[in-house]
Amino acid sequence: MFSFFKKWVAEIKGGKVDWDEVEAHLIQSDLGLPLTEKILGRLKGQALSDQTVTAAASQAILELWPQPVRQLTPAAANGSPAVWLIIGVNGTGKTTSIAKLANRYKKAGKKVHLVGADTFRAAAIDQLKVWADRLGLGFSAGKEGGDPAAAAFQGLEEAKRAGADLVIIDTAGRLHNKENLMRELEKVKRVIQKLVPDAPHETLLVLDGTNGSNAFDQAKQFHKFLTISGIIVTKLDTSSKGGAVAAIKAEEQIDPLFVGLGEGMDDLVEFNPQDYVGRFFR
Ligand SMILES: Nc1nc2c(ncn2[C@@H]2O[C@H](COP(=O)(O)OP(=O)(O)OP(=O)(O)O)[C@@H](O)[C@H]2O)c(=O)[nH]1
Ligand SMILES: [Mg+2]
Repeated sequence: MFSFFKKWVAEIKGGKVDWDEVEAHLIQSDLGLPLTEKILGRLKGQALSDQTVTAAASQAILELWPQPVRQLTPAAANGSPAVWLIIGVNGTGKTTSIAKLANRYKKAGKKVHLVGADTFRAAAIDQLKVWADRLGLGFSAGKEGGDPAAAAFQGLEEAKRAGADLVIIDTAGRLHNKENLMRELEKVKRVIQKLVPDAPHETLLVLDGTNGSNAFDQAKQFHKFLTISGIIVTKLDTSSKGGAVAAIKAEEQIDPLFVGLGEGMDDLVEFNPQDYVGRFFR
């Protein structure tokens, strides 16, 4: 494979760093201009050669995560289940990621209940139900065309009654620049707080790693309305570098928590900064 590193080395004359090439690579990895410039500014202040620039660039990105990323708590507290709200634009992998999370925490012995509040399409509710049945989970859902906030409320009520540890609420994909749809999510949040006042305990934004720098705009907009507590970045089993995640961390201080690496139930791993950064220079 014609890796970036080989190409980089090949284009460098006499051990000197080709800064245009470095910049182009960082931009193409979706790190965005502000973070790319910050990294370049830092690297240019060091005595680097073509031999050392990759390691220095990796280190600069890694330093966005001085601490290991936090672990989620999939467990009930004060007599109420943990409630996680899953949001994002259309087709990013929300429903699939919910199934993967449910699979993960069920294996850890938790009682997981899925709530379909994607009332926009009947097929969306069916898709979630298939996963719930396959994994043997509690399941509740609204009706097509119904109010997503009401669906979330009823689902959470049922989950509480069933003694769930963890309730994961699926929502319809929506464009981040549609204010009415953002307000709809705010309503879901308000309504579930009537049942569990400190819910949602996690508001997880699902980003498609192949969406490029648009993922950065998505994060900014969703965060403005809902205060995102973490990101799941999907489809990093593709050639995408998913650099938007680093840009989001740098500018919005939101951490990626999980990475989707395929369509199967076990294709979800905890975000690992070293692995993530390793992708940039493969
Ligand atoms: N390769 C790959 N495909 C994925 C991953 N996660 C999800 N997908 C696929 O992406 C497509 C969309 O996934 P969904 O989970 O339906 O996405 P969604 O965000 O719920 O979509 P809407 O509800 O329509 O907004 C499906 O074909 C999934 O199998 C991943 O990590 N890697
Ligand atoms: Mg879905």
